[in-house]
Amino acid sequence: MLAEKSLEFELVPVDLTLGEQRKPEFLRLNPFARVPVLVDEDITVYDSTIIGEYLEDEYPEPPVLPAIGSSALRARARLFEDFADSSFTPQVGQLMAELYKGDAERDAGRITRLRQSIERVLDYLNRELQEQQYLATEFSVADISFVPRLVILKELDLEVGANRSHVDAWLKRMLERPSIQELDGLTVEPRAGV
Ligand SMILES: N[C@@H](CCC(=O)N[C@@H](CS)C(=O)NCC(=O)O)C(=O)O
Repeated sequence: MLAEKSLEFELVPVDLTLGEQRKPEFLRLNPFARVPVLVDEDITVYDSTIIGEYLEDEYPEPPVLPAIGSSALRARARLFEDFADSSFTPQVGQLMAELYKGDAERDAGRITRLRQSIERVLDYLNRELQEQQYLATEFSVADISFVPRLVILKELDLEVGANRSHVDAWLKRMLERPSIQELDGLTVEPRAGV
């Protein structure tokens, strides 16, 4: 979202495996000990949804929500963003963490369940994208919220586009966006707890 709005930013990695999120200097930014946190001069905001809303309020151009007045579409974009937060992003993170473990510690049943859960979300997105190019008709926070985890699924042996032609076409459109190409430089190695 920062790149979409052409905002300059510095990425400060927080190593969750080392518990850096529980250090006093981090807890001063977010008392709930979670990433992401946005520091914008003297304003500190945490939680990806709230950060997104802050950015849209503070830097409205270009917008990442349908226009004011299109209440139903705005609600739809927000619903998808919330759905990604509850039913997609954590599951992909948990799968990464499980796969990172050594053979002896790995829980094969959990891996299967997480894969199935992710596949179900991808099938749902495919149905929703049948008649539109973007999840809330035009490009919005709905699409943005899925991309960071979607682009790493290949590394986890999950074929996003196989038998999902609408997701496949949508992902190709996403990957053409300069903002998403910039994510390449921000990719970190999958690790436990990330
Ligand atoms: N709803 C929050 C979830 C944030 C969250 O769960 N972050 C995880 C990493 S993806 C975290 O910081 N976990 C710290 C920990 O497990 O100690 C958001 O969207 O920002």
